[in-house]
Amino acid sequence: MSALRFSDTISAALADGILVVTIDNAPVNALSADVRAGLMAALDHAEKDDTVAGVVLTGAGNSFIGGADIKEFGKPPVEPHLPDVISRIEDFGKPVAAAINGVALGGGLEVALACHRRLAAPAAKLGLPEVKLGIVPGAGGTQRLPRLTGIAAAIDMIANGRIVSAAEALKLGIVDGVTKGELIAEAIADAKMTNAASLRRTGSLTVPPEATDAIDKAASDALRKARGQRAPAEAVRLVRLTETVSLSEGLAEERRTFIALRDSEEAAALRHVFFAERAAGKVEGLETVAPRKIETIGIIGTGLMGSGIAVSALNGGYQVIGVEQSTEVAEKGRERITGLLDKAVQSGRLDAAGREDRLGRLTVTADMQQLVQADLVIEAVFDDLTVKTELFQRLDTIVRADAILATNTSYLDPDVIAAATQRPERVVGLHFFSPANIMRLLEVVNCKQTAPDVLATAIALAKRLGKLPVVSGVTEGFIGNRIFSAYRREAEYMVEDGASPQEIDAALEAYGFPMGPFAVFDMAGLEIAWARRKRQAATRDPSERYVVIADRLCEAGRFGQKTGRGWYAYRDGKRTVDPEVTAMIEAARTEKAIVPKSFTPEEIVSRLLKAMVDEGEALLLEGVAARASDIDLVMINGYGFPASKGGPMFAAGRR
Ligand code: 3H9
Repeated sequence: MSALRFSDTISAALADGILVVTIDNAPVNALSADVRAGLMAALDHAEKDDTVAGVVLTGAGNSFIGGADIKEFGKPPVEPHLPDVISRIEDFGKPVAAAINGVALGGGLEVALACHRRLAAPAAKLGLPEVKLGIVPGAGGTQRLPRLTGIAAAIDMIANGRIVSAAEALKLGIVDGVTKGELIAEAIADAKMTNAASLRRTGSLTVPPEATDAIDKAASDALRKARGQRAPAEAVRLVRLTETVSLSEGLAEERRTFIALRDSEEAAALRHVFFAERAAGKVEGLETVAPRKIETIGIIGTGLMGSGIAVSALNGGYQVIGVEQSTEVAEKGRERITGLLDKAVQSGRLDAAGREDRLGRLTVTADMQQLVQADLVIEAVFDDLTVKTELFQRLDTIVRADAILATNTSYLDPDVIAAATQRPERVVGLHFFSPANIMRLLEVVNCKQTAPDVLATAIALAKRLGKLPVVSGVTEGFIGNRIFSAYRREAEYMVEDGASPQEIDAALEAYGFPMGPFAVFDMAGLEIAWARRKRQAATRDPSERYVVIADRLCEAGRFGQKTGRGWYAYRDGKRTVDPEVTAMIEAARTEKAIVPKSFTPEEIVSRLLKAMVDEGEALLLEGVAARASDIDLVMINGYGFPASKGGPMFAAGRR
């Protein structure tokens, strides 16, 4: 029988009495209005046609369904609504089987949950990640998933937005089978044997008393991680409703909650972040430039930063050659890298076989000549211009002519480092954040002479490392540290003007930062910024406002948490206000004859936000950042700006 077409994105063919309906809406088969309408039309056809005994739903390409179409959020809703399509599937008189060929996320999994059978390919991934967009599942996920998995597992998946493999989905009872064979043929066979009516679960759930602890624990874990965001808390509440209410009552409450959250500021901000992340890796002019092939990565320096980069590269599947100054230090480096892998095993992020595989791809040596095998070398040595330029000169004579050299400098000028080589077009900045094996952000620094294919290679590398690449031009501190410096400056001005460090920290923490600026300075240590200020002292504009308090703290040996004293005093890991610091602040105000003012939390947040945005605007004007949304991503992923506020540039635009 020839193919039937129900809309631009929905086609079907009859096979062995079963209508196999395929969703083809590239790139991820999102549930756009055309998909929803096409599915309804296909079901109409299947209902009326007596030769159709059942339906199989599947997706074209690598996805089953990537979820509701996020691009439609914020626009007037178009019928048929997804919950109606899903109810139609669940109540359908003939069996409907889902052949889950790839990702089934959000509304995509909700479609599958309403089917009467679910069969998955081994590579399929399933989840309800809506909380990451500031919403809860809105088409039955919070009600139908717990009816398959139990309440604790459903809370864990939905309130954390955790995505599971096909194998775990089978264990949890989300799918009926995982097939290594012919997915569609097996789903057809399944559909033929299924009695749709017998599979509906419409009543409330009976929870055995022994499950209560696990449910309470899943809920409290999720709420702790959510740090005040609304969607995870609502997800927990909705899943727990299944204990007391029927499916239809639960669905109605879920829908009300979904709509309220969808229209919230938090959801708008997180949608912005979603699209910002997809835009960040795209650079004008690189659309047709192919990245170069990288298989072996050299890393100079295996200290804190270098060992984290090495683990990240091993996780990305690369061969890694770590280089140190002596055999003893190389051995220490190897131990450090092994230690990080062991930690990953202990926390369950890595299994023993994965650890062995990574160690099998690792060499740590004192012999720099081994870098002749490297396609890319990343230096992670002490941030000093002479050290780095000399190293690059030497590397230039060792590595192959086509190899790329990358510097991990945070503050130095990579153009100067590149100029020390005969290959400035093959030099790029890769500014990792510490710990480099954990932090997602990677500032890719496009130097003056970096060739397009080298930039494209750095972006592709970042993605393979599982990182979020944001391209920055050359400027002191690149995007992140430039904005952070402005933030630091303004926070110190405010202290001089009358706010206390603890008031500022409390205001920023209430806004959603995990830590306020002064707590962060103390955690990072005050001495590096002090050394930089001393270096810059000779060239500083004397008319520019300068706050001496941080210098005085350092002069008194208060370098932050590691010395037990900084902006705060630390006792048993807890920060407390130190009268000595309060006295230093008051003295600094008196010297400048500043009459201290009081600040509300809102004023504190506004002033710091404005400082970040002004610096951000300057970066855009200078062409250092390509888009405002790139700045937002850097501040969210590198500096703790709350994602639920969308980043400083987005947040300022909503005020
Ligand atoms: C939901 O379902 C609500 C329901 O509960 C209730 C409704 C009533 N919509 O990430 P990639 C685009 S909420 C529109 O680079 P990958 C993306 O923008 C939704 N567009 O690919 C990009 O476009 P472009 C719950 C979408 O292979 C392109 O696809 N679902 C959507 O690395 C490729 O994306 C989610 O939260 C979408 N839903 O990863 C899943 N998804 O090329 C969100 C993607 O123009 N999506 N696009 O830049 C993902 O997690 C990943 O995209 C996915 C593919 C794993 C699917």
